[in-house]
Amino acid sequence: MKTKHLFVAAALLMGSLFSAQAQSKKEVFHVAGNCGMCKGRIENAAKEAGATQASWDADSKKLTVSYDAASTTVSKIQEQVALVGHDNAGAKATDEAYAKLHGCCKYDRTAAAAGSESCCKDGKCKDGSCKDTSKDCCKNGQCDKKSKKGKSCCANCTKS
Ligand SMILES: [Cu+2]
Repeated sequence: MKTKHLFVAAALLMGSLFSAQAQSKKEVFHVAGNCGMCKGRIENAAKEAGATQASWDADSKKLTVSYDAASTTVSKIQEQVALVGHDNAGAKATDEAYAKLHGCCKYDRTAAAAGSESCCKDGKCKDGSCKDTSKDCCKNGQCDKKSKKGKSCCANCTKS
């Protein structure tokens, strides 16, 4: 009798785990920002892009998002966060969007760049920033043409 109850409980638990894992994804990535205003703006942008949950930490500059993989992607969320002015691991804000930020929200863009390594400058790889040119956008010292302008196309590029 006890065994049967355990079996039923285990089956129910597994069932709920599977349905939760089926679509829901969680991701953590770097988003530049300063204050509580930034937090609200970043989290709202993420939710606008389809995130079911979004939480940005001002100290670590990390945004944790949960989303339904059937309705949005991390890239979409990152593009939306950049659209409201915040550079992040997957997308860079335009100068116009950055300029619109409140004075206290104007984060240091050079420090932000350290969080999301960008080895591309004006369509060319910055000297010494890309050692492994085989698995990123940098081909022969030039950025892949498919890479969006202003976006860090060398997201997976690591200094070695
Ligand atoms: Cu702010």
